[in-house]
Amino acid sequence: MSAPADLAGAGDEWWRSAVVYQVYPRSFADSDGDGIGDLNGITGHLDHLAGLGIDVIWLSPVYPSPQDDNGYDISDYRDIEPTFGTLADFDRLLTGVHERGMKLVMDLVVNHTSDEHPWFVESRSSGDNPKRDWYWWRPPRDGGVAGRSGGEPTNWESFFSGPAWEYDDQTGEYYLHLFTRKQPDLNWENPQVRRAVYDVMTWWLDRGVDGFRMDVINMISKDLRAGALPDGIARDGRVLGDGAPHYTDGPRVHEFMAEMHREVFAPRGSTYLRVAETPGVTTDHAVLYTDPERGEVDMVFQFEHVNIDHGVTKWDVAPLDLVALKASMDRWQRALATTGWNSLYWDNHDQPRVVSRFGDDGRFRVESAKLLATVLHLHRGTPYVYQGEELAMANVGYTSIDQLRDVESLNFFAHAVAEGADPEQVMAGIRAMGRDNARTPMQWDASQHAGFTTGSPWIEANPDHVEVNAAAQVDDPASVYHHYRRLIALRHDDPVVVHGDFTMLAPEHPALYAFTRTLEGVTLLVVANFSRAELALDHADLPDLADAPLVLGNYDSEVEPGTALRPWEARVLRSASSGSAVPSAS
Ligand code: TEU
Repeated sequence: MSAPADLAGAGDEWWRSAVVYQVYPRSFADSDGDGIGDLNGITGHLDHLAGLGIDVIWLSPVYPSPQDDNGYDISDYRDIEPTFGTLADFDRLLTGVHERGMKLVMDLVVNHTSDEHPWFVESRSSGDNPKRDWYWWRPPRDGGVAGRSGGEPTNWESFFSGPAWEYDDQTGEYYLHLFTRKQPDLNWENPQVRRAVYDVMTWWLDRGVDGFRMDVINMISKDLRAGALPDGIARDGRVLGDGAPHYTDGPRVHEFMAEMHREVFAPRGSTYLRVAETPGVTTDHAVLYTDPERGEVDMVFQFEHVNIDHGVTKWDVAPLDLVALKASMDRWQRALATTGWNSLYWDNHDQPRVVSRFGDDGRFRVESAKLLATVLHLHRGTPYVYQGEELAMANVGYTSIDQLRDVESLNFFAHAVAEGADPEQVMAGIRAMGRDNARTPMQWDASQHAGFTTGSPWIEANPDHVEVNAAAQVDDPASVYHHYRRLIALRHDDPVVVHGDFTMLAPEHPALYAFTRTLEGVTLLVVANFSRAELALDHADLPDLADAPLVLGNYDSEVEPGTALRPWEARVLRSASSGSAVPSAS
């Protein structure tokens, strides 16, 4: 049990039965004591991942970068950031991954580059530079004052606060950056840009990588149908507006994705994992992206369920509305039930820790972490485990701006306070939703800095690492780590988990999350109690449980079938028409 599945036999769509583990290199393991994680650190911990049974490692960016957005600002696509190591270190890591039967996908960040990338350095050098049109340059708005608020070509707001346009007095024009000003957007309308990106992708595939996670790839087509880029809607008297409708799933995005497939993947025969990060994507576009007939990508990261507790902005947090969460999850399961495929995730390097967010990181941390994993992994789609999620790592409880490192939170704090917001109030939003919650050092053991580094870490480890760490869990069969091993084994061993039809039950129930997966007469029933109170299993939607054996539970002690669910209890029961074998998840 719990070795990576032999995906070779799984054919072209091997990724349907795979489980992906995301590594955030800066925070995973530091092998040279400089306080920053690196490739050799990851290579040194591959057995932790192989032991978990995962099939694919997704590596967040490791390319040379000024690290303005922790590597999502790339200055050279064909090398390794020296802080993380060398190409030789990378090849050694890749060999180690493949030797253990796993695969490795790279993070492809090509909606934008770093402003220190030679392409942009050339582009900004003069108005008639051959690479000028590789980026989005525009003159100041008519009637606007260059470099002053209101002078921007459109009123679009950046994801990281402030205008999405930066004035460059060297050539008297603005350039577009949807993220930080050090992340100028590439102009995908320019075929030379697309060619250059495809060559980079081919270069890494030739080096042996197994696919790509594509960063904000649904933003590469900006809407030029009106000729000029249109303004966005500015709400309640604000100067800046929401440009998203003008660059999300834009008019040429599917043309570009089809071209990418033709130019990069189709000529190679073997199959890769291609997952597109698509903030704001609709189910209709998701079907277009993931329909195998169209060949664009294999799955998308949609954001609806991780925006479910957002108020007007992500920073004014609303308590979890389980009915709303179930409605969203059900909608995506139905929308991609026959065509396309979902990726399943709670956590990543942009989201706060789910056990603190949707679970209970106090008295029921272990039970709720196991429950959240059970519910997620048994939906139809490819599950993603973010580093530390398998240990139930939690939010830190930030109290001061000095503890933070993430440009998104730091920019938000500066802008909000400058606009008169109460700093305590702003910190409360960042404490709950800040990305640094996901970026603290991986908790390997109870030693100083959680065994992450012998130096001083770039960001402090969560003090709870003295209890919550890998060393304490890998030898404890009742640990969250082992629950993930069982879940991953179940997906590898039981086809109903991979291919079964999904049916949501009791959608209106405020605390019960229940659904079935059915395949050729086999039914898996999942029931989960999202509360600290006992929960009777008397809902009319629930099938008769009497003789359904328990396949997996998150409490050590078993109870009679049909007994009320204990606080944060999850049970997986399997009823099969006679003759179909019952794989055990022990
Ligand atoms: O994230 C895109 C994205 O949607 C996030 O910026 C999201 O809006 C925000 O983090 C949630 O508050 C991708 C990468 O995952 C992220 O780390 C990068 O910062 C961003 O793109 C730019 O490359």
